[in-house]
Amino acid sequence: MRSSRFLTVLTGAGISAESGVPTFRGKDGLWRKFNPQELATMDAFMRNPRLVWEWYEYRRKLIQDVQPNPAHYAIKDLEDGFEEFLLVTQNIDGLHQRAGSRKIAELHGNIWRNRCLRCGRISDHKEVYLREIPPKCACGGTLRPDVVWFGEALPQEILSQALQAAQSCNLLLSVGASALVQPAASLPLLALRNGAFVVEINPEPTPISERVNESIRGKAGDVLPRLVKRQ
Ligand code: BV8
Ligand code: ZN
Repeated sequence: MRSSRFLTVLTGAGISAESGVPTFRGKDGLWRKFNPQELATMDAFMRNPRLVWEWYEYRRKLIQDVQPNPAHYAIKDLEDGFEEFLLVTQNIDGLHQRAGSRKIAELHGNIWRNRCLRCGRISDHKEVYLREIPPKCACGGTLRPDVVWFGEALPQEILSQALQAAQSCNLLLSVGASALVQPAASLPLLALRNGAFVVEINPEPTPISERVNESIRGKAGDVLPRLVKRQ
């Protein structure tokens, strides 16, 4: 940490677990009640927009009542400690922004934004009152959550920003990511190939645990604040 010029941090659902946001694969995870692989897709939305919208409304209600946890704040504290820094998150909950992170690339969009299927206009969730589901845009088009669904390409400029950061950083921390969802899961391996020192923080082993330089078996909320203090 002390000798690195360029730090990249990759986060997954695990960093929001201690805030009370269910992860995808955890025991109380979203996968238990629904199958996100079925719901977080365009054809689920075309087939049953009401069900998909109700799922996102359910998740928004969960998320709006929780707070960022010490792990989110620790990452915000790291942001100004390096010449170059980028936070790449797979999460759509907006908790990093609420903790004050600014240099952030949201690979999978943000649950607090909507996008019009017809005119592409982006609107803030607060602007939309769900008097009807699915909600309509001023142009009459149907609104969808502005998130990346399975089978959809990630926003090009954000993905290249993340790839660039993985290829140029000296140190990459992968925190609370199951390393199963592509292309996010390839970023730590890309950093390894570029000669970066890669550290994983996760209470469970993942498919990359054997390949990274250090795999710390611990909770993000415990480990990150201690790392920052010793930095
Ligand atoms: C694409 C937004 C191509 C929506 C999300 C085989 C078959 C079918 C598809 C594929 C396949 N192989 C690859 C694919 C593609 C697919 C994919 O990777 N599927 C996987 C499941 C196999 N990927 C895609 O479809 C991507 N797009 O490939 O497009 C393309 C290219 C060009 C043109 C057209 C198309 C899009 C993927 C994005 C999907 N959207 N989210 C929404 O949220 O509703 S993904 C969603 O799941 C999350 O964003 C997140 O990324 C992912 C969940 O993963 P994690 O974040 O890691 O969370 P998880 O619960 O899994 O794990 C939590 C971890 O935290 C665990 O390891 C746990 O141990 C740990 N943890 C728990 N507590 C703590 C903790 N860690 C630290 N501290 C704690 N306290
Ligand atoms: Zn519109």
